Amino acid sequence: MKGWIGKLLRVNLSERSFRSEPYDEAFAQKWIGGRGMALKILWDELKPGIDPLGPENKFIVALGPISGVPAPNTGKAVVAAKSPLTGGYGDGNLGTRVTAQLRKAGYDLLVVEGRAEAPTILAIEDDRVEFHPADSLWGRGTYDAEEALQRAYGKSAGILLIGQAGENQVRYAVVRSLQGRAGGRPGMGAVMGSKQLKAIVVKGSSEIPLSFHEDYRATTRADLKKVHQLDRQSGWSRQGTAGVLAWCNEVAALPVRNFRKTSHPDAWRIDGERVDAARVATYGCPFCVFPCGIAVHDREGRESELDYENIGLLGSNLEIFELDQVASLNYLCDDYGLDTISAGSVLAFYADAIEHGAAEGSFRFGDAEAAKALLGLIARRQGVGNLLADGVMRMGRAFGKGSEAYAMHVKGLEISAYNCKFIPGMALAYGTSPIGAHHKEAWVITYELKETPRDSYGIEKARKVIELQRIRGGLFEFIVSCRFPWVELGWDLDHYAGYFRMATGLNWSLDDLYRVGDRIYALMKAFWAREFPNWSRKMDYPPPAWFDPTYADREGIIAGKVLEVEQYDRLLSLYYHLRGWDERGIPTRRTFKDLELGEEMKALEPWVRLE
Ligand code: PTT
Ligand code: SF4
Repeated sequence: MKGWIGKLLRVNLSERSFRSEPYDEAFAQKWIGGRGMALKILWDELKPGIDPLGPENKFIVALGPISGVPAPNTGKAVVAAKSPLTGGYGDGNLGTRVTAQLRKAGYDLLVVEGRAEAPTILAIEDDRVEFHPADSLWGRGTYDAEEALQRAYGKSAGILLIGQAGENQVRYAVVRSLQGRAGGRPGMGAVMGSKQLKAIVVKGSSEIPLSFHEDYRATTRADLKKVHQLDRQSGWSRQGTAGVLAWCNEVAALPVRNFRKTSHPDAWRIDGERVDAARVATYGCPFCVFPCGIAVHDREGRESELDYENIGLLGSNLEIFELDQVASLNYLCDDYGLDTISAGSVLAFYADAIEHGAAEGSFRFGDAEAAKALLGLIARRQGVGNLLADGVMRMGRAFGKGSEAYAMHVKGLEISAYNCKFIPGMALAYGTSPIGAHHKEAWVITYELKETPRDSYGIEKARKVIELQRIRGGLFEFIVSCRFPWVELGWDLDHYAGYFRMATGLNWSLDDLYRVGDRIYALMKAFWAREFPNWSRKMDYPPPAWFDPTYADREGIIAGKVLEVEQYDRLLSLYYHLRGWDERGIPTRRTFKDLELGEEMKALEPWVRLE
């Protein structure tokens, strides 16, 4: 089997046991890697209805055929589990040395089961697995703890770890690596915490045991040079993801004041130009040819890596327009291991609920110092932080008084930094994202605003959402490689089909690969339907505030405009139809069969009536 090592490492923390398990070519070709393999394992092995924070949940690190081997930006890993935030399938994608080290150690995947009796470091070195006490690290932030781990295990070791937020099972705790990368928005860090797993350390000493086609190394080496030479002086390459902020402000898509507004006159103070000017260092993931992580100094003088999402949610959405204060909030999220998007949304929702009489407290928009203190309470689940640690969906239920309408989430996952109260296609992308509201699956907004009428709910928008989901949520998540060379530098997708062919020896086209993406999307939907037997299409709706004229902008280019509910519903039906899903948004029998998911369909039948 070329392209795959063909082995996964299964570790049980309760029993302190481990074993290497082979998997066959049929499994590899059907699910490819990353999200595909992780999903299939969770589908097969998790009993429906289990507590995501109980020992029955499994935490998976999954790699793909080209991850960890030299090719443009292949130092990424997927982390996956049943989500404690949404109750559905959850995953994320982060840059880490674990990718190459795990493959050098001889595995494509790591599956962690059970729950350790005491805080633990899982140390993997080639075929050795050890369980080391983590008492001295428990309670420490990710910067400090990762430094200590590097001292103990060496600079080249691959490390995934959690901060206090993961330890205390904050439902939107992330996994961290390389002191700058973060992944697993739907609470993958909380799943590690629930297992008392502070860190995973991986070291492999051999060459990655793969037999690639002879052209592979020559081609990828040449491509690494070519990508390096592409123009990176354009705004987005120079300013990192922060380059998009000024545009969002201009087109009325910025989250401001818990998404109540879509632009702000002070937004320029935290835009990409300002971030680039304040840059003190640039960081990136392993094998990256154009590192995008721009670090600036925060108010306390610490280095903090700023991306657009972090600035949008911790800055404009909280009406904080001092870049160094936004950087401080970002630093704290990174150190505690909180997802910046959810944390920013939680704080904004709290301020909004207080202002509208649904919650008690003194927190106000614009108060950076109070926001810093609240992040500490959330990470430790102290005082009001205990409720805030559960995310906006549960906060809305607790506050009541109509506040659920402006709790900004889809399926429980907080919305990232595109304010779509009048952007139907991007709202559909959030609604149908298979892990809850995440822009990573279909970033359709630039196409929509540049190439279509903003107020159209035409089929071309549903088509584009699916096209992008196939590439971003499909291809890049199962071959497991950073999508930025394609997104930011226009590195053609055919290159990836070529890498896949040379790595695996399978003569597949991009369309063949997209079909795998469709299969994964169908099974992710089945996962949700099995967990929520009363599943309804309303779960694929954005929050009520985006349909309610009382939440419309009062001024600016979209004054008075919001989404129209009947039109959105029609667009959703078009999307379902194109995907071969029924009117509830569940794949039909025919679709299951076409995608070779007959076995999975049978497993779903006792839970949900299928059409
Ligand atoms: C991702 C989400 C994003 S998406 C951002 S900024 W982005 C936020 N980053 C956070 C952070 O930082 N610290 C923190 N405590 N919380 C954070 N939450 C937010 O998490 C990231 C880059 C980025 S930066 C993006 S878009 C691309 N994402 C990719 C993806 O999803 N798949 C893929 N194949 N390639 C990608 N390349 C880009 O990677 P989640 P990273 Mg992240 C500090 O994981 O759960 O998907 O959430 O991994 O290595 O840091 O790189 O404007
Ligand atoms: Fe990591 Fe950014 Fe490089 Fe992608 S472009 S590999 S996210 S540093």
